[in-house]
Amino acid sequence: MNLSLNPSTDVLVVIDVQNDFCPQGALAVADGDAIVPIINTLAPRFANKVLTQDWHPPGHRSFASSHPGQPVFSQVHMPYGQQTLWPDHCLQGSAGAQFHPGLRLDDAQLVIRKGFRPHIDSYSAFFENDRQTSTGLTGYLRERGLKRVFLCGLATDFCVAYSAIDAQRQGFEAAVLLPASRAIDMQGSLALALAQMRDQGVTLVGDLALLH
Ligand code: VGL
Ligand code: ZN
Repeated sequence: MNLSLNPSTDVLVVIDVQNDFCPQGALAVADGDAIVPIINTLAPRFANKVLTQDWHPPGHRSFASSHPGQPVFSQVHMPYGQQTLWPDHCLQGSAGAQFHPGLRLDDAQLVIRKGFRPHIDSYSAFFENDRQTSTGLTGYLRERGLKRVFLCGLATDFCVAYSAIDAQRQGFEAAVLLPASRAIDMQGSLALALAQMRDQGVTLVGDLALLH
């Protein structure tokens, strides 16, 4: 991908930079808050900005607490496929679900909330984990004439990767800004996600100075 920015057709999509994914949070990503100043520096270069917010009801099926006897981070079979069981996190309206207070993105135009259906998890900003239930983001981006999606946030190997792969599948050009993202990285999940993104044609940007 040519990395010269086009303000009219590029959009920055900031994934799940919420307190629960930052140190001290319920599902803390190592160094998760380190991306906040990086995103704040990056954001003014984009005219179009969208945020996502993981937004679960109590008792969500992706929570280990909803599966008695199943440990946190184990896998279960759900009607739509394998599901990792997480600690309770990003409860609707909770402090943990709020965006990191240092994030300077008041000018973002859209917040997509995801994971609000009790029986299905949603990593991607575009589709829930059944790969069919839409969040509406494709329609929004198309109607606004946005063509290239630059993604960053938490976590690189789950919500950022799923979103980037779906963006590419939906006909957008997707690039992941790695220095502005951090991974959970359990059992090789980061290496796998990077390989899958490459296979799907996602551009992996390792140096933000390449954007101009
Ligand atoms: C995420 C696990 C569960 C993420 C959200 O934002 O990557 N991961 N819910
Ligand atoms: Zn979640």
